[in-house]
This record gives sequence, structure tokens and C-alpha cells, in this order.
Amino acid sequence: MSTNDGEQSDRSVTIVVPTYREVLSLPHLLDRIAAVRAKAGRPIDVLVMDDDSQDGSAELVAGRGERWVELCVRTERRGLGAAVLDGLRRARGSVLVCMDADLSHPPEALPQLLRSLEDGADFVLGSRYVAGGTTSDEWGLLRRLNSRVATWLARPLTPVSDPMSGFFALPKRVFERGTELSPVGYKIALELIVKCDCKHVVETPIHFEQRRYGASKLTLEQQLLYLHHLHRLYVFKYGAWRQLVQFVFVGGMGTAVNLLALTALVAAGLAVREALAAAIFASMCFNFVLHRRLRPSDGRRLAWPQHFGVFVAVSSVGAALNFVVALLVVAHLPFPAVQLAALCGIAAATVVNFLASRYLLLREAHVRAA
Ligand SMILES: Nc1nc2c(ncn2[C@@H]2O[C@H](COP(=O)(O)OP(=O)(O)OP(=O)(O)O)[C@@H](O)[C@H]2O)c(=O)[nH]1
Ligand SMILES: [Mg+2]
Repeated sequence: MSTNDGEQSDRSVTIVVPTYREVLSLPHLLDRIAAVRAKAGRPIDVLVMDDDSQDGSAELVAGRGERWVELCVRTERRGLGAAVLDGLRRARGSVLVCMDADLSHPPEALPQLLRSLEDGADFVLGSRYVAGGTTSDEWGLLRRLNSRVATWLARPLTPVSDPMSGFFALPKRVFERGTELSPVGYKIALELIVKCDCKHVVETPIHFEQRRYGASKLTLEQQLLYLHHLHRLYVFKYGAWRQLVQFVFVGGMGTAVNLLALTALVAAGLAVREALAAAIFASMCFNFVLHRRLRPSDGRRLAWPQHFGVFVAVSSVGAALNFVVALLVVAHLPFPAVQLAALCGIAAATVVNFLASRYLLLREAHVRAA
């Protein structure tokens, strides 16, 4: 079959395509790859990693009878990240490419990605956010914001402008440098850039197309997993600074939730005092979820309501201080933005929590509850 079809030269390319229920997109994708392949002047094969879609994808690929396309049906450890890593490990090409099946990534950009690798890059991303890159206008404001925030959170890990992209290429020898590759996140490009220690990352502009067929598999659960993934990558990259990294990471997330909730509540007409309290409570709830995810061993012997009670009790001193300081700023400074007051409260609580975490008995809990 495809991936070892004939002699694989040094220039051979394997395109890994993770798919789940994409039977309507697959024929278009394979037609477009076939056209690129015909002009490429090098062996290209495709490895479709299908998580047992049972939607006719397997029959479709078999029916087309293209020897350069292999479909691998996965029934265990399903999920996008696991499917991509599995595909990259199986691929026989000396250049590995990953692209979505839903036609969001243009196969026509492939030659440019390959050229960048030949020019010496150790990782190439098809990017929406470099000059010349575009996304279809159908993305709603929320999704755009979501993508931007996710990118911004990854900034300390890599300076590239679109680390969320699922369209990338790298030499197999670079992939093989990766230690502890983990499928926890579905942002595999980010995982590889960090863990394969890619120094020379190049971004090629692409037009990112809205999916035309089938349904999205992007869920809220996956977005929460992204936070977990980010945390693991931060610890991997800045392991020696682990405690500080964790403190800043959890604190930063809590601050973002606090400010978003506050802005929404004030805009909805809630009085400042109530909005400040509710926003603090919202960030406390969010930090609790994060805490349970990041440190599953800590409270797992407790049912979550009891664990939540303990968490709130431990965090309450910081929360109360946060509230009082924010109210004082609102009352005594002339017309401050309420978000500025909230930030002052958060800063005061952070200092106290950090000192408590260093010098008091509640050490561990405070660090993570920041
Ligand atoms: N093998 C496998 N592929 C998946 C899984 N989830 C998604 N995919 C594929 O991964 C690619 C990206 O998934 P999408 O659902 O398009 O996610 P997205 O691109 O973030 O969101 P939309 O394009 O808006 O739908 C597509 O080719 C999907 O078919 C999965 O659990 N297993
Ligand atoms: Mg998609």
C-alpha cells in the first residue's frame, strides 16, 4: 500500500490526514492532492487516520483504488491528537505533513511548505496570521477572539503567529527528536514545536477556508483540554521554574475570567459591587476546575462538592481582600474603570496569597488557588 509503495527516496512525503466523519469532504481533498501530486516531482502518499467514522469513508477510499492513499481505521485511544501522532509515527515519508480533511487547508500550498523545508526550516506552518494569510469571513467574533486568545496564551512557548494551525510540515528526523510526545492536546503543531525543540520555524501564508461539509468536532471539552495542554508544555519548557510558572499560569487565567465576567455583568446592568463579587466567585470556580485538572491527586479522594468547599475556604481570605481593595479603589479614585479596580484587588490578593504560600502552613493550596 501507499506509505511504503515502491522506493521511498529522501524527498518522499507522507500527508497525514486526521478524519472523523468527513466522507463528503474526502473525495474533494483527494482530488486536489492528486493534482498537486501530479506536478510535485517527488513521491507523495496520504495516510488517512480515521477514528472508525462508519460513514462510508473506508469504502470511499477503497473504491477509489489509489495506491498512494492508505486509510487506517483506529478503534482505540481515539481523538484528534492521538490520531495525528499515530499517523506521524506510521508515516514512511522522510517529510511529514499534517492537514485537516475538511478542506480548511489548501493542498495547493503544499509545494511552498516543502520548499521552506528545503531552504532549511525545521518546521513549517500553514499560517492564517502572517502577511498574505487569510481566513474566511464566516468566522464569528467569538471564534476569532477564541483563536486569538489561544494564540496569545501560547506566546511564551513560541513566537510564531499561528501555532493553532493544523496544517504543518516537518522532516521525519525532526519529529524523531521529540521526547514525551503526548496526545493530550489537539494542537499538535504546538506540541511538536516545543517538544522537538524546533528553532527555525517558518510560516507560509494560507487561506483558511470554512468547512463546507460535515460537522465541527471542536468542543468545549477540547478547549479546556487546551489549557491542560498549555500547562504541560509550560512545565516541559520551563520546568525549573515550575512553581512560579504554575502560579502565574493559574493566576493569569483567573484574572482573564474575572475581567471577562465583570465586563459582561456590568454591561448587563448589574451594580458594580455585585458584579465585582460575582466576578471573583466566577474566577474562583474557574480556578477550582483548573486546579482539579492540573492537580488531580490533590482532592480526588473528596467528592467534588466537598473539595469545592475546602477550595473556597482556603481561597476566601484572598477573595475577601480582593473584594475590599477593589471596592476601596472604586470609592476613592475618581472614575476608575471598574476593570482597573478589579485588577488592583487581584494584585493585592496575589501578593498576599504568594506570601502565604511561601510562609504559612497552607503553602501548596495557596500557590495553586492564586
Ligand atoms: N481521527 C480523528 N480525527 C478527528 C477527530 N476530531 C476531529 N478530527 C479531524 O480533525 C480535523 C479538524 O477537526 P475539525 O472538526 O475540523 O475542527 P476545527 O477545524 O477546529 O473546527 P471546524 O473546522 O470549524 O469544524 C478534521 O479533519 C476532523 O475530521 C478525532 O477525534 N479523530
Ligand atoms: Mg476544521
